[in-house]
Amino acid sequence: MRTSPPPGPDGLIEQRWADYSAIEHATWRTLFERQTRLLQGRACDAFLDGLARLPLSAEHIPDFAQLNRVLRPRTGWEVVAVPGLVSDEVFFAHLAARRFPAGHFIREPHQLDYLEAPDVFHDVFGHLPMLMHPVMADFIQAYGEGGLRAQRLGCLPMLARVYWYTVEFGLVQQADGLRLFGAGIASSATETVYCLDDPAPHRLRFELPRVLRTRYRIDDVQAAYFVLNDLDELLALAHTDFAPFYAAAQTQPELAPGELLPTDTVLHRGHVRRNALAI
Ligand code: HBI
Ligand code: FE
Repeated sequence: MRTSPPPGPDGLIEQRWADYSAIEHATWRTLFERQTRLLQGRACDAFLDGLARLPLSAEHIPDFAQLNRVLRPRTGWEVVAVPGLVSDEVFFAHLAARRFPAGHFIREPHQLDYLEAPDVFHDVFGHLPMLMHPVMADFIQAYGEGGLRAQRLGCLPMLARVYWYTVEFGLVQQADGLRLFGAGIASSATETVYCLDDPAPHRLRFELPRVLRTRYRIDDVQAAYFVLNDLDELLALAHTDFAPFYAAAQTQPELAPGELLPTDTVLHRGHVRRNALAI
């Protein structure tokens, strides 16, 4: 992994684009070529449109300064470099100010599909295309503001589920079929195919009270995906006061990742995978 001077109190460092090695750029190329191919017909139109407009190519890891010349005038967002995970407080403060913290390092060639901390491919290729969309731009800012509030209410784990099942692993119904928009999916070859094509996971209509109670897996593909009717549902969520929803959810039991409820709108009923039985 790259070494860099310690971050300041805002958690930020310089990207130091000139320091990336040929091997690191080659890792980007492998991931970029694989994902741009897989996302055709699988990512939603907004994702593909954002991807096409950003100065991203297979040639090299992108320079954040160049990305910001396109991103900033479009939605008011900018991408800033961090060494890895930052504290919740720091993360939310940046999002509330329309700054997206992106890992500046890239995964090692032997861990192309799974990594513990978000790297530049997940953060830039996965997240920035949707941050070119005005609705996602407002939603993630609202998440940053809501995160600071949820912390005070002791409800952060519930709010984090909304982010997880939308921004990271969300699906959306498009006129021509089900599509993905979540960054966690869009940056993973396995999950790009799995979330839409595999019969194992449930695909359920997104409902806020339900999602607030649903735990998630951080070390495997998801047992259930939640589907928005359209991206404008995120706009409504950005303007929703979550406090009464937190209060209601706290009176009900949490749900295991693959659990189904009689009240769910089931678009596809999955089945429990054998190797997931122990969870
Ligand atoms: N830091 N760099 C980075 N990226 C994240 O996605 C991130 C983080 N810190 C905290 C965090 N996510 C989550 O715990 C919150 O969304 C709840
Ligand atoms: Fe992410």
